[in-house]
Amino acid sequence: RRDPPAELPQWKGGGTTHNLKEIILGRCFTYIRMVNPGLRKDCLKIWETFENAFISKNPCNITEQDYQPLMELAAHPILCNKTLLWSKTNELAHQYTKVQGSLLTLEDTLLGYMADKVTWCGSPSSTEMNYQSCPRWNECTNNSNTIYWKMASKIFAEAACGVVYVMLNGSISQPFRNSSIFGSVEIHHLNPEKVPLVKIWVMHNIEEQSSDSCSDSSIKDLKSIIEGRNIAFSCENDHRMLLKSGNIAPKSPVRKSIIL
Ligand code: C8R
Repeated sequence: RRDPPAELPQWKGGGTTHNLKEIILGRCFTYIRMVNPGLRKDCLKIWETFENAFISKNPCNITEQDYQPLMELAAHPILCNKTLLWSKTNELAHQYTKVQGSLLTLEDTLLGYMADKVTWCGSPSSTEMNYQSCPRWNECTNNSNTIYWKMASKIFAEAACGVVYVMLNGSISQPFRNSSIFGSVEIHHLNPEKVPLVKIWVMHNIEEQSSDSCSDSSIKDLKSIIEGRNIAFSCENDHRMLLKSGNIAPKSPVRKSIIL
């Protein structure tokens, strides 16, 4: 039986994505059967553990502990030299990995794949999910979604080995922000014993005239954070991708936004 919506707290953000359970289960099975076949995970258990992390809880009081069991169940190894991190370049970074075919973002791991573009939250007064509304990040910074992304990002960064690539947005005033998940979580969790070099790519909108964002003061801050952690740093403006042969076939057109 559903609790009447009026009893649920009214937050300013959109509510839980409808059919969340089916979406998460479907994505989990798609991931283990088709995206990364051979990865052995119990999707039903993963869903139950996911649900347990936030159901019947105030979405503004979710802690890392709540998600710990899920993170342990769903995390899996990734290959060296393939990690792509990004900040404020969500769409381009994912278009790039899709066409380039070798680098992986967090969305190419089970934790990122399951949660991409969905919203979820519970409420202390109900065992149902709140489909009406969920907190926006400015209502509480540690809501059920942001804690999830921060933890998944931390695990992804900790697991990285070899060269790590980072795609930043040179068309905004501060390409590097230490308040972003990249700047506050990932950069601090790369392991200098496994990661010798971080390669920054600062990308610009096509219609803009070219500019050197590598000399931007925020990128200099980033350089000193990385070098301070004993990891080598390099920076390139508008990295031109090398496409795997066969990827520019008539049936897979390169989207216009990634032809730079
Ligand atoms: N990462 C973080 N957030 C992610 C995400 C992801 O992979 N995938 C999605 N959809 N999101 P931003 P950032 C959502 O400000 O803060 C990892 C979350 O709702 O442009 O530096 C990834 O590995 C989240 O609040 O970038 C990447 O390297 C916003 O998008 C960084 O962290 C964050 O988008 C990106 O996080």
